[in-house]
Amino acid sequence: MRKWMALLLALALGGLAAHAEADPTLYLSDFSTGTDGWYARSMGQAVVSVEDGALRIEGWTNDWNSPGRDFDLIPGGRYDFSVQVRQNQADAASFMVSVAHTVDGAESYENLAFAEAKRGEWTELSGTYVAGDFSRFVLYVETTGAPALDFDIRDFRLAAPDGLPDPASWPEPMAIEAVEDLPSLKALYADAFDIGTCAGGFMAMQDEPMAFVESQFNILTPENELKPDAVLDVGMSLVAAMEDETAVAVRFNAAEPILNYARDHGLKVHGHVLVWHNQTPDVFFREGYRSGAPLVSREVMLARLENYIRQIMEYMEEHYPGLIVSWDVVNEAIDDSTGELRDSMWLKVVGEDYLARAFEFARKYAPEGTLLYYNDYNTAYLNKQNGIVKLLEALIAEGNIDGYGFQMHHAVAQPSLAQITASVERIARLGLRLRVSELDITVDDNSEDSFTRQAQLYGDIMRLLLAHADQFEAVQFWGLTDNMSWRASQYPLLFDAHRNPKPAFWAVADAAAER
Ligand code: 9MR
Repeated sequence: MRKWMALLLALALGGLAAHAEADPTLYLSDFSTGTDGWYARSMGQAVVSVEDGALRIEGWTNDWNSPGRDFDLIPGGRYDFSVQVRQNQADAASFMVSVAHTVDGAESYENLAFAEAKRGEWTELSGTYVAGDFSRFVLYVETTGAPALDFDIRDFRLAAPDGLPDPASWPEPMAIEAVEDLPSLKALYADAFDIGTCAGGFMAMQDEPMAFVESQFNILTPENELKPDAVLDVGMSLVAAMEDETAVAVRFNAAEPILNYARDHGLKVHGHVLVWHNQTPDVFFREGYRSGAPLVSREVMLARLENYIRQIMEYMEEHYPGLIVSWDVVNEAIDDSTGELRDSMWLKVVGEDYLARAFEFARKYAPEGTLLYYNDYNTAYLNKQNGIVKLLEALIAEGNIDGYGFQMHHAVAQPSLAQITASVERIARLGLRLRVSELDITVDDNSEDSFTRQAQLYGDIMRLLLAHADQFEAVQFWGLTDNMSWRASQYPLLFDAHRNPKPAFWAVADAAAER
């Protein structure tokens, strides 16, 4: 955002900011007389109305036809929010609060808070959002993965407990120039390893960003579309379980646009992810796939796991033979602080060998040559690293794992290059294939100084990985442009919102070119 715009915004919100010192509440919804500025986003057939102090949405057909409201947020401001939701049409439904933000006409999204709402119960979702460098913010409440159901919201509260930043003190944003005939990272790294990004299904339906992706990268990871909450068809599984508790129904409609694009344009795909504690419907672990039902036995769960993995592999073999070169078989199983196995439904229902069994099933059904990975974050920190190494050694002894994926969601401030180097060298000594599955590096602002330090670290990391190129299969960034990142407010990627190359891009390109 340009400084003069920021100043205007600051003047407009000046009263609000001063007020924040006394009472941090900036906004509390009032549905006693009307919709209070809330509307159905891209509304389709959706209708909003108010009754008894709550806002109701009915008749929507897409998750995003959800109640939203524009808020004048100050980039860099830290906002706490909370809202209550209620639905009466399903035993339970998943809700989230998201933000749609816009810069120069380009809208992008972040999911900020999640909760399951049981039938008839007011359920609170709350979280914190640090506003990124955007000119428009819409906060909205949507369901996720649920059939269209009517729902109510009330008491939407927005607060700034720390006060709001003074835009006049912001560092000058760095001007990023558009460049024609950009060097191609995939060409520069062709002799070392595959180079890629993640991509969402929505992006894969648009030719323009995808043509740019293809010019730079040769491998894609679907960002959310092959996760269990996208693949497990809960409704059909519920029906199938009436006959056989071990039955599992799967669907691939979310992933198809990306898979089709990759197949038609000769890109490779890395599959993410078969087993995870997150983004996995709770009913996967319950009798009859019914919410609130008792947990299934270990035997039933192992049979469901095998059926799930088998059907994914069969579907891919039938529709996209050879496309998926590798899979994250299990993601993030180690607890950050203890280094032990994370407390999860998989651990609870199956027990400690759920990872070994997942790798066994993946090996049994994946086409020959598919590389099977364990994937995790914070590898550079010692407690976590010790746990990861212990786990990898056990999986290596079982004989079904091929590789380790370093996520590398880093910040410029930490971990240090020395910590990153030590972790790569230690894991490399285990002799596995390696990949960087989800690289991004956040900074505090978009000043020249921050972008220079970010570029330095990107360059250093790429030089480290190039030194181990014989073991690294791929390096993938977790997103294309800053505004599309899951950490959009912290400018973590190689390209700005207009797909112009940041200093980080040149550092990554130079690391390969200067060899
Ligand atoms: O980038 C993904 C974001 O769109 C999702 O909202 C989020 C939900 O869990 O998952 C993000 O991707 C995660 C990845 O699957 C696993 N490692 C951490 C990534 C960032 O949270």
